[in-house]
Amino acid sequence: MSAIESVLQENRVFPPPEALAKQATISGMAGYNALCAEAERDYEGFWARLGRENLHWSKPFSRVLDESNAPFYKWFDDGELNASYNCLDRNLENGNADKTAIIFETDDGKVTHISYRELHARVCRFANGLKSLGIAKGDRVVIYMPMSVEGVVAMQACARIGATHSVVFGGFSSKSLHERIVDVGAVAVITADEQMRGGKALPLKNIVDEALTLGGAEAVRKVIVYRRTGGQVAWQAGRDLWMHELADAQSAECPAVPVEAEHPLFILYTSGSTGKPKGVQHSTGGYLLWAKMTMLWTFDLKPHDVFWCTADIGWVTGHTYIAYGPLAAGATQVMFEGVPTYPDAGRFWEMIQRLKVTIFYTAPTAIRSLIKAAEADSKVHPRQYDLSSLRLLGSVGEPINPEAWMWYHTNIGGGRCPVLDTFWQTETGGHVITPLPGATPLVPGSCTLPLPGIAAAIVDETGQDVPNGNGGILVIKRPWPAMIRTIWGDPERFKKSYFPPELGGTLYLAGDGSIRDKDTGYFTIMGRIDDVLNVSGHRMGTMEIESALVANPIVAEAAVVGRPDDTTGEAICAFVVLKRARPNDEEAKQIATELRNWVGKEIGPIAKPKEIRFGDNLPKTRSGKIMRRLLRSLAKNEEITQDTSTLENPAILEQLKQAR
Ligand code: 6R9
Repeated sequence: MSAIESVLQENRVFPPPEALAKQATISGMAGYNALCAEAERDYEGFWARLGRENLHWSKPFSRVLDESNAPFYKWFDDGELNASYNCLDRNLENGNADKTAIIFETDDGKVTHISYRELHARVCRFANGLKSLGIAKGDRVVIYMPMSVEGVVAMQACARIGATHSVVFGGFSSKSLHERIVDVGAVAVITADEQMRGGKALPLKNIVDEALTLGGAEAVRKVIVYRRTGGQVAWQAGRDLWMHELADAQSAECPAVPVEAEHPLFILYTSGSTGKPKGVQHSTGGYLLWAKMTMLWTFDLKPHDVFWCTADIGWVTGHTYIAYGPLAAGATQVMFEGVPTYPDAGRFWEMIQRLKVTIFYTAPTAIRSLIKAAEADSKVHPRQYDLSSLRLLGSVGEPINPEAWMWYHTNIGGGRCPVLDTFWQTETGGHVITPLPGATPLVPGSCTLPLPGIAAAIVDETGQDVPNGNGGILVIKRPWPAMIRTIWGDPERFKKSYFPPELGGTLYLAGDGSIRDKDTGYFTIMGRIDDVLNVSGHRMGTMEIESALVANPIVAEAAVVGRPDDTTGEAICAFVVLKRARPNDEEAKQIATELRNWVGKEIGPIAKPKEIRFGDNLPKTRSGKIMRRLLRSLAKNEEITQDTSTLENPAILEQLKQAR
C-alpha cells in the first residue's frame, strides 16, 4: 500500500509559517478578522475603499452598490475605467515597464520574456487593428486560441477598446464553438492556425471554418488568425486575416476606452444542470477589483514573485489568474503552452526549477495524475528537482482529497509552503472561500474560511441556516463586486438558477453542498448538488452529454451520471438504450467506442464518457422519470440499498449491473 493511500483521514493542522505571516499582506488571523469586521461594520464602505485604493478610475464612482433591481446588482456603476489600462498602462507608470510580465514557454521548450512595455505595445497594436476592422465598444468577439501570449493580447485588446470577449476553450468541437458564437452574437473570431500540445498539432482554424458553415453565425465578419505552426489552412478572402499582418501595420499607442464599471468585460460559457451552456456575464469594475485583490490576498503577491497558474485561458481560472489578475497586480507570471506529461511527467517540476517559480497554482486532477506518474517512474519524481524557489502552492477546480493535499505539501512544497485550496466558480469571478497563506491554519481537504466581504453560509432546502457540523447547501448571502451579472440573453434563467425562490430569492446559490466544522467553522466542499459533473476540473452538465448521445441516430435513450474516479475526480458513466436490440459484448465494445468518438465530436474530447453500458431500458418510475440515484449506485458498482418499490421495471437493474 502506498504512503498516499494510508493517510485515510487527516486531522493535522498546519499553522502559517511565522516568517511568512509576518510579511504577508493579510498578517495573522488578527489581520483577517480586522478586514472581516470592517466589511461587517460598513459593507459598502469596505468595498468602496478597496475599489478606490486598488483600481485606476478615469471617472471616480460615487455610488457603491445599487440593489434597486436585485438580483441584478450593480457595483460602482457611475464610475468609469478600463481593464487593460489597469493591467498595462498602470504598470508603465508605476516603474514596472521593464519588468517581465509574461515568461512564455512553448510545448517544445522555447522560452520568451515579455516586459510590460512590450505587452502594452502589442496589445495597443492589435487593439488598433481591431478598431481598423470597425470593431468597437459593445461588440462581442469570440477567442478560440491556444495558450499563447497572443491569446492574452487578444483578450486585453478587446478590453482596451470596450469589446466584450468570449473565450472558448480550444478543446471544444466545432458544434460547441458554433453554439457559443451564435448565442453571443460575435462579430469576429480570433483563432490560430493550429495548437501545439504534447508534440501534436491540432487544427483550430479548420474547426472555426467548420463552425461558421453551420449557419446562424452570419454576424461574424472577420476571422483573425495567429500563425502558430505555419500549418496548412483554408483561406476565405475578405473574411480571414493574419493577426501579425493586422497588428504590424498599426501604431503602438492606442488610448484605452473608458467604460462604465458595469460594462461587460467578458462572457464565459459554463455548464448548468439543464439546457444549453450559460453565458456567464462579468462586469469590468467589480470583476477586475477582485482579480487584483485575490492576487494580493490569497497569493500574497510580492514584487519578486514568479507566479504560475497552469489553467487554460479558455476557463475562468485562466481569465482571472492569467489574463487579468496577475497583470493588474503587476506580477511576473509563467504561461505554458503544453501539457504536464510532455516530454515526460516531470515537466512541471522541471519548469518550476528552471524558471524559479515561487507561487504555483494547479488543479487536483493534475496533482493526482503526477503522483501516479512519480510512483511509477522515479525519474519524474519531484525529489529529482530543486523546488526550493517555491513559497506558496494553490489548488483549484475540484475538491482536493487530503491524500493529494499531503503529497503536494510534502513533495512539492517541501513541507514549508502553505497549500491554498481555493474554492470559487466561473460565476464568482475570483476566490470566495480560501485560506490566506499568512493567516489561516490549514486543514488538508478544507478550503477553510470565506475571504473578507464574502458572506458564505450553509443553509437547508428552505434557506434557513444550519448549525456548524451539519451539511447543507452553500450560499452567499450578500452580493459582492465580482459576482456574475446575468446570463447573457437569459435574465430569467439567471434569476432562477442563482437566486431560487425556494431559498427566499435573495441568497446566491453556488450549486455545491458543503459542511462547516463544529469548532473552527471551516468549510469543506462536498461536490455539486445538481446535475453538473466535474471531470478533471472541467464542468459539464449531464444533460449536455445526454443530448449529444441521443443526437446519434442509433441511440434511443441515454442517461449520464458521474462516479468517483481516483485521477479525474469524477468520471462520466453513460447508460444507453439503442434503437436496435441490446448488443452482445463484442458489439458493445465497438459501439461504445463509436459513441465516445461521437460525443467527442459533438461537444469535445473532455466530454467522452469513460464507461458506456447498454440496456433494454433505463430504470424508471411509473410516471416515466429516470431514477438517477439508482444509476449512480450502478455506476459505482455498489449494492442497491435504496427503495426500488416505485420502479416500473426492476429487472433492468440486474441487466445494467451485468452490463459493465
Ligand atoms: C474556478 C472553477 C466551479 C465548480 C464549483 C465546485 C468545483 C472549484 C473547488 C471546487 C472543491 C475547490 N470547485 N474549486 N470544489 N474545492 N477548491 O473551477 O470554476 O469551472 O466554474 O467550476 O468547481 O463544484 O462549483 P468552474
